[in-house]
Amino acid sequence: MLIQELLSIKSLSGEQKRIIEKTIRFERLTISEGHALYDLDLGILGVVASHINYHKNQGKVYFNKNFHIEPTNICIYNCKFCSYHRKFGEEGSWEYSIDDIIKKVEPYKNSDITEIHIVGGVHPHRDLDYYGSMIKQIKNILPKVHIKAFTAVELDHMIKKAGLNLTEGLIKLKEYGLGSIPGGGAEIFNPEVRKKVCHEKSTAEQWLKIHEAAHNIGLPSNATMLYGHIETHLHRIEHLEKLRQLQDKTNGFNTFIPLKYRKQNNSLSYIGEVNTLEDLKNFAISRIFLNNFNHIKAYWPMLGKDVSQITLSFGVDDIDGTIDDSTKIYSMAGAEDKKPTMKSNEIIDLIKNAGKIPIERDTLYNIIHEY
Ligand code: V47
Ligand code: SF4
Repeated sequence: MLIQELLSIKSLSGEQKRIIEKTIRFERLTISEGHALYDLDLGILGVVASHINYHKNQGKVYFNKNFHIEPTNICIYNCKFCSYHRKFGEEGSWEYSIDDIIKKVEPYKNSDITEIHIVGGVHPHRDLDYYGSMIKQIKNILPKVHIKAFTAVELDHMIKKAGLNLTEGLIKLKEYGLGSIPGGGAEIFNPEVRKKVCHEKSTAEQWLKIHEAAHNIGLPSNATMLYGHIETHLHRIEHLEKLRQLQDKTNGFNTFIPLKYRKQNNSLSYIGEVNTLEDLKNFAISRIFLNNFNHIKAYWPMLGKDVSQITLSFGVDDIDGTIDDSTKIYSMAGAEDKKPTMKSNEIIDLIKNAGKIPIERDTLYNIIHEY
């Protein structure tokens, strides 16, 4: 369907047509216009999000060659949606030493991996120098690899513990070899919802401050939103608005990643999960609303390969990386793929079969190879 033809759909109200016209002209939507997008038909949202995505990315879909390290799942917090955290000595807990981590990294010495993604629980006894030294020793083995590590919540804790201000702490980690910051810990910014699902961890303001401080010293980052639990559509749009405002200020975000709440083995299980239609709507609306973000990522280990492929027709231009069976956060929360790994060829086929152009990228979206 040509995007202009949308305006002749009879069931649309005048207000809905006006909002669609704004998106056709790539104009920024207000919070109430963004909220109104949730009342639109999924097919219409797909056409509008694809129009914007094509303008930004010309049919390219990005992936990278990466793996994760989750140094520990021992955590001082108890977020209600988290299936992953454990206390000391509890069954299912782990804490890898730096030597354990080096053993995990060494097999990648002659590989073409470009990124290691490191996140874990907020461990009570580990500190900034411990994690800095971990990064440094990984870089000794893989000097060219980009280290994207530590959610703002982990950073908040380790920087406070070191008695440094945010900028000092982040500079120190950058000197150890930190390349960028992943998007986790954002959850949902609304204070009432945050109080109900993760009252102990860093506030929304602190998450935003940490990302701003990182951008200001040349550390780019990603942004996320945990959706599909007790938040409303308006809470989601308000969350996106806060990200859009910070991006206006710093232009330091690489990509936005909506994270679907998965229900197994956590204290929110009783609310269930949203369906795929809601996932696709949410991806499309994120693409439409975040007009100053270049990239929207569908994280395939969380969504599954099939749904991730469909999101490519709903505004998504990135599906993360090869992973190599190195993350447990989502399999422990009920994601279907218990050993998430995709060979590059499988990712390339998945993208090509969706009618898009596969691009291997590095963490900062420099093109490594176009297929
Ligand atoms: O902050 C925890 C989420 C996040 C559940 O930057 C859950 O490239 C769904 O940050 N259901 C950590 N989500 C993961 C993360 C991430 C993932 C992929 C890519 C990037 C990136 C960052 O995982 C947490 C939380 O929002 N999470 N439990 C759950 N049950
Ligand atoms: Fe800890 Fe992160 Fe789980 Fe919250 S989401 S309990 S901070 S590991």
